[in-house]
Amino acid sequence: MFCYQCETAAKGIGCDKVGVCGKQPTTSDLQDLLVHALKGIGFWADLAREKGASDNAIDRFVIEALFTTVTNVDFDDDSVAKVIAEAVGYREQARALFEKANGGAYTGQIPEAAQNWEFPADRAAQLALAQLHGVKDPNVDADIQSIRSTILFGVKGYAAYADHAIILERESDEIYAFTHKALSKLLDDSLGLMDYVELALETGRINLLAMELLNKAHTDRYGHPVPTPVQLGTKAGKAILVSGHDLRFLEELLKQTEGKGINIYTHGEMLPAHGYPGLKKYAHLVGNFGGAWQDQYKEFQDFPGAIIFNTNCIQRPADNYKDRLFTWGRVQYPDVRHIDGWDFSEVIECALACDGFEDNPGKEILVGFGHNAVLGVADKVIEAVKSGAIKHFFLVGGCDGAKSGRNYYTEFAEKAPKDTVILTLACGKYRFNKMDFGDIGGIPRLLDVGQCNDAYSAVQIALALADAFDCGVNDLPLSMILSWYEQKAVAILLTLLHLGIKNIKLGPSLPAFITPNVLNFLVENYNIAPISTAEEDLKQILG
Ligand code: SF4
Ligand code: SF3
Repeated sequence: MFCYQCETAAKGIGCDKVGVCGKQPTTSDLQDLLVHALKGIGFWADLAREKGASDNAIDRFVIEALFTTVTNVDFDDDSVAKVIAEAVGYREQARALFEKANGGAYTGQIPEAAQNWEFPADRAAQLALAQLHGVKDPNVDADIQSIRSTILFGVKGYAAYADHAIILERESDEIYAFTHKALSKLLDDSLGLMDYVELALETGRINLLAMELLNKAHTDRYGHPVPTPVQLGTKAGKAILVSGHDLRFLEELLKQTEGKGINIYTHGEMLPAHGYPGLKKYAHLVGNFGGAWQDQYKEFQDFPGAIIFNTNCIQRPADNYKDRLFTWGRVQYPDVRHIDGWDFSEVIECALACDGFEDNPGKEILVGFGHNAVLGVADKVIEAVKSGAIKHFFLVGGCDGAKSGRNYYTEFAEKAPKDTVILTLACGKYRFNKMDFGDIGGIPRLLDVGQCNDAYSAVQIALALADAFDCGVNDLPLSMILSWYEQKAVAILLTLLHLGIKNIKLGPSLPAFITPNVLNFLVENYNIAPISTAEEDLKQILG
């Protein structure tokens, strides 16, 4: 195996024995083969589209399969192998689609990934084949490899958002078309570094589209988030804990558990769900449990009910909660029960058989500061900036993770002066979202914008402020302090670069897949800098 797609890549280089995330070498190799197969589909589907032909089943499959390979989604070899077998079928379907539209076979050079290779039935043969198609190709220049990886990881990241949107019955042909083109271009040895830089920025644009599509799907169905207090304590009754990003999943579970004496708790990236009118109306959506994803191993044992993941980030479960744990959607873990489809009876039965909680009210935190809520008080915010009551905005957000260096984000939020406002999003907020930051003239100093995909909302807020002050986003008193872990953060970073946003501080470490030359390009053109210490960075930003 060799995998370097996330922030915890071993030794800052890559995991080559077993994943720091727990991914086994066999799973990693099979995921590589899946990506190889997807590039093959991309090659044919892109050619077919050039001839005006497309196939929605192929489009959707590629998005779902890409999401399968995102960090902390699928740890199950059998599940990944099943997706590869399907991919080989879709590759032939895409080839046939092209040939029909073309009125004959392709006469150009067919890259290996798109050729007529079979997926063996035997696992040992599958793995032997997989090892031929690892992440690193010794024949490819290191910088090209680096930027190709950046694009691939960005595409994987937005595939997760596009998948949630599909589940909410929203699709975008532009996203599908780009995905095939991008996968196909990853096979094209005639392209140079600047071609790929352009493709990387385009990946950022497509991620913005995916986040917008998802935001629209969420707000059309559940309304715009409104500021909402969320209980961190517990309520007497049976309990189900929902982890992940999929709001439609939560809605269906809320419907199926209504009147059953079961309370639903959110975990991790599900926290912002409490702010949506269409979800908060369910009285049995009672609170938020635990910290960010990396704390699940020690926290889940204290949850006396069923626990279900609908997206990343799942970790190897401890034995003391494994029998209460379920997965859904693209998430799979060996020996953990998987729910296929929309019938949650098994999860409900499990919850009813568990002890449940006693009443133990706790602190409340506020969520629900999407762009609609923040821009609803835009006059107040603008006035506060003009009067000098608000001196600066920080967007402190992104993924959380287990590394000790992530204390930086806690310290940064704590040390940010009292006349500054902190916007936050994604699971990195758990570093500081239970602290009291107070308010500035009634505007809370900590504004939880939502999930990682709500980076869309943060962008809308930034653009509206720039508009109000008649300046560019880079001229606003706004700094972005980002933490990354998995590939959705890569997609979001590419979106910010696509929008021309400069001076981003990124941590806790820089991606292992970025070569010094690619890094230089980012520094020279976007002035991206690694985080240093909270004090130094605050001093440098605020002068
Ligand atoms: Fe290593 Fe991250 Fe890949 Fe897991 S996803 S194997 S931790 S680089
Ligand atoms: Fe977190 Fe996994 Fe990235 Fe949606 S849940 S941000 S790490």
